[in-house]
Amino acid sequence: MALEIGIVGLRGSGKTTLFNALTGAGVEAQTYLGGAPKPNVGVAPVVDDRLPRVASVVGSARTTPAAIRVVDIPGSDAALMGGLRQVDALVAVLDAFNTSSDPQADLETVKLELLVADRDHVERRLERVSRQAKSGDAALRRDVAELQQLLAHLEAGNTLEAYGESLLPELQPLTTKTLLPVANGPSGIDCKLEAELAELDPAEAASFREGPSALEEVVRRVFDELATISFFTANEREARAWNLRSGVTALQAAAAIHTDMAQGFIRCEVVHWSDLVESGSRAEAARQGLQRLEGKDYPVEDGDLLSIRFSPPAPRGRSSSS
Ligand SMILES: Nc1nc2c(ncn2[C@@H]2O[C@H](COP(=O)(O)OP(=O)(O)OP(=O)(O)O)[C@@H](O)[C@H]2O)c(=O)[nH]1
Ligand SMILES: [Mg+2]
Repeated sequence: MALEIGIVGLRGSGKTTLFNALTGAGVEAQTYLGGAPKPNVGVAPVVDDRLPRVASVVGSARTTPAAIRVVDIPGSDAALMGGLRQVDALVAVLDAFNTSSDPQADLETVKLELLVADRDHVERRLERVSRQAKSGDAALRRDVAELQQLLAHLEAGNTLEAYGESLLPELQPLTTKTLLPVANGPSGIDCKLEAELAELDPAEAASFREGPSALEEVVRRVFDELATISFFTANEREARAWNLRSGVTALQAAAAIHTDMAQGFIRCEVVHWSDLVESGSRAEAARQGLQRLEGKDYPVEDGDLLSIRFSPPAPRGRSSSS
């Protein structure tokens, strides 16, 4: 359910460096030279200034920011890009640090590689479904016809976006995903510097920067592109931010936290974070009529603090209690 981004780019453009900068994982940046390739998977926290302010009003002992899963694949071979089909958006890292670099031309190459990966994917799927369709299954035969038409469209040099008809959902194409270019270098985002700063304590890292972290900007752009909103939950133990696509209901928000919460959903109390901070406490916000009781269809807004009331599931014996 967490938002997920994939990093693409030409070999040596700085994908793993960006991955390290985003996740603080400290994976060795090493140009991929064949062998057994495996993706790096990590989690990038989403910095949100509102969270500590909510935590301080509620008196939460700690804060847990929302997180984005980040997948970094070595090189840019079509075969390896399959690991990116489930992500919500792609970030294209472009070399802007070498003197001979040409980020604009590289972006076109990356787009072409994504297109080739999608074409290969459709072709492989067509081969497989064609074999299965020999059994005479009507639905499979329809899929074969559809894939043949799609492959012809791609082989004519067209993009998937330009394909008028709806795509088989299981195709998970790469070229229809949001693609955010990041120029890696002093003129754009200096990923190498950011990766080094990611290993420092945040306050110390900030003293090396002029303004806000350029990486926070990348995460913010992903958020905006995907029309993502954040909501908060907070008690004495923890204040936490969560991210969701906008247009979700209170019930869907509950499901993002825990399935038990969605299954036993009764209602939720909602107060906007700014109303909470201005009134100084939940009780005062409630007294001023700023806290509302909402049902499961309530459309969650960016910055809402939700307290979800739910009936916990019946205990299923000792093993399920913790
Ligand atoms: N000077 C400079 N060097 C960088 C920068 N970003 C990456 N590098 C260097 O470029 C080399 C390749 O960086 P990686 O992050 O491993 O590139 P990659 O895209 O993951 O490479 P592959 O996984 O092989 O495709 C490393 O030696 C990095 O230190 C940068 O912003 N400035
Ligand atoms: Mg790499």
